Amino acid sequence: MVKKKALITGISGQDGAYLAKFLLSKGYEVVGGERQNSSGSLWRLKKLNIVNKIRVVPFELLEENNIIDVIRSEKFTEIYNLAAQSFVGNSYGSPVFTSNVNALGVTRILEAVRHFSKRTKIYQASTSEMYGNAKSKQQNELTNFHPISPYAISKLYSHWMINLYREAYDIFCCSGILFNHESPLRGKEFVTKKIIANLARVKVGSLSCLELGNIYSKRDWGYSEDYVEAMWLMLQQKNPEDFVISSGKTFTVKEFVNKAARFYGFNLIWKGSGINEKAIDKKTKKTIVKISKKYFRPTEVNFLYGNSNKAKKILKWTPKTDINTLIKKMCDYELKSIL
Ligand code: NAP
Ligand code: F7E
Repeated sequence: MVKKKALITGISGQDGAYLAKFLLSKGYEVVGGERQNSSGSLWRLKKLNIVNKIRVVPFELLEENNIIDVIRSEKFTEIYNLAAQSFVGNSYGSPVFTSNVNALGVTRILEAVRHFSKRTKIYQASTSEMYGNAKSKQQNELTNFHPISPYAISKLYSHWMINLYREAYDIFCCSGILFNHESPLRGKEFVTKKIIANLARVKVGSLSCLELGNIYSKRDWGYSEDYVEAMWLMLQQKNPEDFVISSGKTFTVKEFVNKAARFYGFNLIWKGSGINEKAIDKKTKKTIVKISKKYFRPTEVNFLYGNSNKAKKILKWTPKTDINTLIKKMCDYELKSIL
């Protein structure tokens, strides 16, 4: 049998690393797209011991000649487009850049596939952020989108372009509407990693306290390694369709802090409100968490809670890792790396 060949764009990111590991375990030839001025290096692939099993090619979403060259010459079986300016907070300061990468970048890939490699299947990394502050209690594939950040708007553009190329040109392309997913390899700017990394530093005495923004937003947090399997399953179906992938549980940022703090042996008592709210450790009476205005966003998605029944039914996919196991994995990793 001919070996399947996949391109993973955003190979240096969290999902890129876990997906590469997963596809290698399925016998794929994995090619990783890395932008040339990449900030990240391939440390995640090194952590997973797979850096030598992947062929890395230059891949820049802003540069269509580069995209055409790679897609035309390689004729991939599957492309997983995971590359993006993925931090919602930064998208307010760089809306043009975010749109160029996340929105037009996808059009560049679609056009390259349409003209030079029409049988290549494409997975696009869509996001629960596209729902914004949805009116429904839970969000699924039928929930209306109402994006409220430059990031979410850029992702909704690419979501609709994927739909268009599927209908107009019969390209096998689909989007996974993934809710937040985390791991020990999560970028340090995202709130779960920030909480877990900083509480570990407070624990060993190298940081006095953790500063956060809005601790009342709710997120449906899952585990990245579970979610990359769903991406692959979507491309193994007979017909391309979009799927919501979520844990089906939702927690506030504050609840996440409490859970992580308990793991490190803190017992937090919360006092005050608004910007003056803080958490004190019952035993040492030290302030462990403070609120800072600088981490609030101009607009906030208050509540995300996904319904993945369609994925359960058609893909036979269910999340395997609950939030407590996820937090334990992240805390164990963090303690090991700072001690
Ligand atoms: P991530 O860790 O931030 O990785 C993003 C990747 O994109 C990095 O490899 C980054 O490279 C690359 N990239 C950024 N700009 C690029 C450009 N102009 N050209 C080529 N590559 C570029 O993100 P993630 O958490 O793995 O998420 C993967 C995808 O899923 C993203 O598209 C994200 O928006 C989407 N998503 C994530 C979640 C989640 O909760 N994790 C949920 C829904 C959707 P550098 O290392 O050089 O920066
Ligand atoms: O924020 C609040 C913040 O930056 C989560 C990306 O992967 O998931 C991610 O986007 C919540 C927000 O993730 C801080 O205001 C409070 O309500 O970890 P986050 P996100 O914005 O949900 C979606 C699905 C994606 O698609 C994105 O690519 O936490 N929050 N205090 C904070 N957030 C951060 N980052 N830092 C704080 O200090």
